[in-house]
Amino acid sequence: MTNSVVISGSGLWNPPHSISNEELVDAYNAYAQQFNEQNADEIESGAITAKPFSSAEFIQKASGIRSRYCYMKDGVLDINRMRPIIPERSEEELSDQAEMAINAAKLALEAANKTAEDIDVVIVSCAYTQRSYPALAIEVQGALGIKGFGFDMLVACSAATFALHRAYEMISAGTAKGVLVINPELTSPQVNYCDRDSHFIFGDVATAMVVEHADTATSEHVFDILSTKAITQYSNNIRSNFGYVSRANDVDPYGADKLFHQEGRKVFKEVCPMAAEHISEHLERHQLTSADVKRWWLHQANINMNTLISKRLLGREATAEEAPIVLDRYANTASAGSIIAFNLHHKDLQSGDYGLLCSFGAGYSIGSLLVRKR
Ligand code: CO8
Repeated sequence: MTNSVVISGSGLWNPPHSISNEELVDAYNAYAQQFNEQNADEIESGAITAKPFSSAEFIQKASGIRSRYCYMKDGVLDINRMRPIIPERSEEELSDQAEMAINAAKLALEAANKTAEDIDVVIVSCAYTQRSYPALAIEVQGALGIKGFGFDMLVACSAATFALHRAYEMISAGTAKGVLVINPELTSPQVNYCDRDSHFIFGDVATAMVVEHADTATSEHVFDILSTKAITQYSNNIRSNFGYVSRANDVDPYGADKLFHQEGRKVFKEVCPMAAEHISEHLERHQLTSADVKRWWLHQANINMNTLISKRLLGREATAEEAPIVLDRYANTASAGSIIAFNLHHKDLQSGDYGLLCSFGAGYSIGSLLVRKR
């Protein structure tokens, strides 16, 4: 047996609905106008601030996003609701996120030429899980008929890469034979669609990957994981205070601070240099430079962030082939972004080509994997 750990398949599941910038902005602006009319006196007296208007052109220029997938579109564009309608399911039914996870997992298993019998660990890793227990991973494991164990992991935007790191370690250590890493990113319930600065950022999606030993891999596109690297540094600049303690805090459990909020400019300024430095150090470990990397599957939060990071790494802008962007259609999908980029842009790589997967975001957290096509 060699000691090689590989990614042997990936899956990408798109929700059935999408919302364009224009649709989103029309709804937000109608909501803002109604809010300003209804609160005209308080706005006039300075007691509350008027809602500013949004613009589709700003969104595309500032973020690269044109549209986003949405698990449920109903409710998001209703100016008297401004959040999706997701009917509660009974405890006997599959939960929403488990269903999203299973859709992506089946595609990853098929791509990897695997069945449930080849897998003995399921990790569901994403920015939010819809409940604390039982773990979504165990629900997914049961539904797919997988023997072994499963657990959930939360690392915001780095949930997918950090879970792949754990999979790599388990296969290396011989404590697992096949690991399914799944990222059901159901972000829309946490988006504040009433906030002009963040209403456009996120989309829903599910991704999955199969990690196994090279000796058992039989699929067409197999990538050796050469190494992993992770770093975290505490920051309040991207935050959600939603949690089970709110009930005891006697505060509104759905207040604005309980939803996603950020200091976008600070994040931009602080995370870009951190990510570029992290990636350079990762490559140096292998005596490689950025010029040796054929494909960059970077985190997808903002096109200008990716441009800046690739400029720092390459000394020039990366081409769309070198560092594919999926933000235009998917928006920011929390941890799934770099996995979507991998899923859609890996089959053309040749044997021996290097690729780098990297996430960066809340925490702050940065996670990377250096891979080489077999
Ligand atoms: N329409 C029109 N104008 C706008 C809008 C809008 N929608 N939004 C802002 N403006 C205005 C601002 O008010 C500002 O006006 P002024 O100059 O008069 O003050 C002007 O446009 C410029 O505003 P910004 O400086 O904020 O604009 P930027 O060019 O910096 O772009 C971004 C804003 C897009 C938010 C940008 O700063 C950015 O992307 N930063 C990085 C953010 C990032 O990567 N965040 C990661 C978050 S994701 C993550 O970590 C995972 C969390 C877990 C998932 C959560 C799921 C819900």
